[in-house]
Amino acid sequence: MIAFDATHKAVHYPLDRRFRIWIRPSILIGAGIAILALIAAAWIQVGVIGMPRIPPVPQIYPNNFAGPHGFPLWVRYCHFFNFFFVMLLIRSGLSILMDHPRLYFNDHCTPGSEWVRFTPLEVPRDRIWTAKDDARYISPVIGTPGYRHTIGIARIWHFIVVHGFIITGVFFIAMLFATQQWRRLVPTSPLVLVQAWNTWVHYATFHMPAEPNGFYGYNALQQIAYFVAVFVFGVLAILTGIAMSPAVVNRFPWYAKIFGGRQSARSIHFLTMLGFLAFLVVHVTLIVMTGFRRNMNHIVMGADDQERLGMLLGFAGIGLVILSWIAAHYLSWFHPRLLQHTLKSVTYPMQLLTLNRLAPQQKYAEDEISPYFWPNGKMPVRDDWKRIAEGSFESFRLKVGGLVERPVALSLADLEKLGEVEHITMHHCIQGWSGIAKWGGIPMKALIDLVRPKPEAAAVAFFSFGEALYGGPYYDTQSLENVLKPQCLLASRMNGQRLPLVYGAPLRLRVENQLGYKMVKWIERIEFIQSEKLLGKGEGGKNEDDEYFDLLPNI
Ligand SMILES: Nc1nc2c(c(=O)[nH]1)N[C@H]1C(S)=C(S)[C@@H](COP(=O)(O)O)O[C@H]1N2
Ligand SMILES: [Mo]
Repeated sequence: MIAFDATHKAVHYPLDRRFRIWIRPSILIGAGIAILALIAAAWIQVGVIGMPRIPPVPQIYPNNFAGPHGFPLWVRYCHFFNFFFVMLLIRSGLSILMDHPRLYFNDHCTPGSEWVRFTPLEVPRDRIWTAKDDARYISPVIGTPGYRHTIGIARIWHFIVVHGFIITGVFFIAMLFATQQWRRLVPTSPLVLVQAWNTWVHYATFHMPAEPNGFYGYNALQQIAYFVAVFVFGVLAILTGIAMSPAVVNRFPWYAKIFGGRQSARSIHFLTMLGFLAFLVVHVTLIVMTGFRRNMNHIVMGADDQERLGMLLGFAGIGLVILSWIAAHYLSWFHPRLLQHTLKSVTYPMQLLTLNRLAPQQKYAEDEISPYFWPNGKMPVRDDWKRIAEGSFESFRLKVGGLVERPVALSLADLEKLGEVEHITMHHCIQGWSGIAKWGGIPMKALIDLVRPKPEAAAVAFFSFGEALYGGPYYDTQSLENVLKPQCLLASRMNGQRLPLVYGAPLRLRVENQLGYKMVKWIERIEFIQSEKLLGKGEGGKNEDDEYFDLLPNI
């Protein structure tokens, strides 16, 4: 259980809980004009040619609704579980978003280049402002788990629930095509566009068109809306989610580029969420307006009658979903470790088999280097670090020990002699931002060849001069396998210069198939150990111990 001590109170109940949405004016105006144009076109059409006629049985069903009827049990179950999972995905997604409350269409994430932000703050330029400083508060009524900087637990929910969402979705789509039900959802006639427009003209001018009985078939606009929700929003949400994975993007940089880059994928991920929400609002409104009781019997009972039971069970279902949010809240605060281990039991073995096998091989050009790079973490305050920093780290000795044949203490000059390499890569922070930089240093492999780990060494621990968010020295671990992967560097240079103090001088780790928090900055010493379980609370790092982050964040 999380103790609500003073440090946690400051993080969970910050004094500044202001919330403001700022949208780039050009985007706001553009979206406004597009919507107004559609509405205006409908009014003009009605004024000039009159209201289009809508046949009681849409012509998209050529044989008078001869197709599949009703809602079989599997449709009704999928409908409920999808609602259940999507709501938890949205709630946890909002908590994740608030940890870096800015969305961009460029991968550099320079403050001011966002198209929308959910914070009243402009990034101050006269002092260090870390990405963690920038995190915002979200009420636990809206987000799971809510509060401020609870991204570890929010991600656990997001990733546990996404399994349910994907299983439901794949099952639903497979069943659609295994039966004739797909005919209700998938537009097959170009007529659907004409009829959907005609239906829109009715709605937009505040007329209810003659509604077909949804038990037998949908109106054309409804068909398109359902099709888009399933096959566009659902599919895009999953594909753009994957495009945020460091392991995927660093192995296949083209994949993120399909969506316009990693940040654009993140923005699209957010927009699909807005799409789901907009769909939900319109869907529910029309269900209420077009014969609530009958509609509820359709989707809850699979019956086309006027009984009250469907409506009552429907309300009970909605109540259950809301209860699940309260249960999630309880689990988040009283059993976070259980949640962390639950997710890990599924994803850790799965990632070892899949994402973690991808060897990073990203290559960016010099002119793709980000002009701005968000800093993160607390600068060390230890006197010994300050002293060696004042002497340009000449007196610094990196101690490498533990389960090795040959423990060493190396100066930066000694390290350099092991053979420095450089690469330009994209950094992925768990909070959501990214940045491209050129990192120079020695491959971890060179160090490993030098110190020769003993056979029982399976993990490498990196200890920092700096403190972690909730106090105590920052550390993290890597499997021996992962530090031997290409592009894993002990970096002492950034963008062609000595590593600046804020970015981790004298040394920091670069491990490109994982998220930023695994890349310890201000490294003091390195130890080869049998297992990450031997350190701290045994979860693999300071963030894993205290904030329930994943041991292996390939995504
Ligand atoms: N010692 C230490 N290292 C750390 C952190 C920290 O808080 N302390 N934060 C991590 C996180 S969350 C990220 S995203 C990267 C940020 O690196 P940057 O400052 O170069 O952007 O450093 C990582 N290394
Ligand atoms: Mo991070």
